[in-house]
Amino acid sequence: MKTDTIISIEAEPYPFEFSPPTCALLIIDMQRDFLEPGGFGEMLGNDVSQLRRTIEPNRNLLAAWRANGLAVIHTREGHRPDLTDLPPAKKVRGRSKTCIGDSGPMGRILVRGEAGHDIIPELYPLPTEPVIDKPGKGAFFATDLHAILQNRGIKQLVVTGVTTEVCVNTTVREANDRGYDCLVPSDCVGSYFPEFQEMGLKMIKAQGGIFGWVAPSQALLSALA
Ligand code: TIU
Repeated sequence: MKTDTIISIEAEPYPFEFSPPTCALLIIDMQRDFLEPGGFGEMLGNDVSQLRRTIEPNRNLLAAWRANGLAVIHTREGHRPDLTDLPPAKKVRGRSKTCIGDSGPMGRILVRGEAGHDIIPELYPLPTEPVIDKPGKGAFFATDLHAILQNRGIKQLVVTGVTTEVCVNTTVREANDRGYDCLVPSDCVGSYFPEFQEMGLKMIKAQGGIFGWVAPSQALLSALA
C-alpha cells in the first residue's frame, strides 16, 4: 500500500483519518489466562464470555492487517520467572489466596513462559510480529514499544484486546501522551464488566476524543477490503 494513501472511516467523535503503512494494529493481552475457561480470570470469578466475544472480531481485523502487509504488534502482561520485576504492591493486591507467580490452572500465574501467560491460539503471533512482554497495565511502561513504533515510523494505532478499562485504557492514555492517534474498535475490546465496557469506551471518545476515537471494526474492514 502506498505511504501517501489516506483512509477516512466513520468514527466517534468524528472521522478517523489514517495512513495504513504508518498505522499499527496493537493487540493487548489476548492471553489464555484472561480468556480461557479454567484460566486465572475465571478462577477469580469473572465471566470470560464477556471477553471471548472479542476473539472473532479480532481474528477478522488481524487477517485484514496481515493481508495488507501492515504492522501488527502483540502484548502480554506478565513477569520474569524470578518475579524480580513484580512490584510487591501488585503481588499482594486483591488479597487473593492465589496470586501472581503462584501455581494456577495453566501454570504459574502471569509468569512468562507458562501456558496461561501465552496468547490464545486463535490470535497467535507470526514470527515477524513483535510481542511486547509488559510488567504493567500500560504497554509503554518498562517496555521497548515506543522505540519499536518509532523505528517503524508508526504514528497511529488501532488498539484492541482486553480489558477495555484496564490494559486497553491505560495503553491508549500512554500512547496519546506520546503523540500517537488511537482508534479503538468497540467490538474488539472486552471487559468482564458490561458497565466498564461502556464507560471505558465513552472515556476515550469524550471531550472531542480526549484520548482517541471509537468505531466498530467493520468500518476498518470495509476501508481495507
Ligand atoms: N490485561 C489486563 O487488562 N489486565 C488486567 O489485569 N485486567 C483486569 O481487568 N484485571
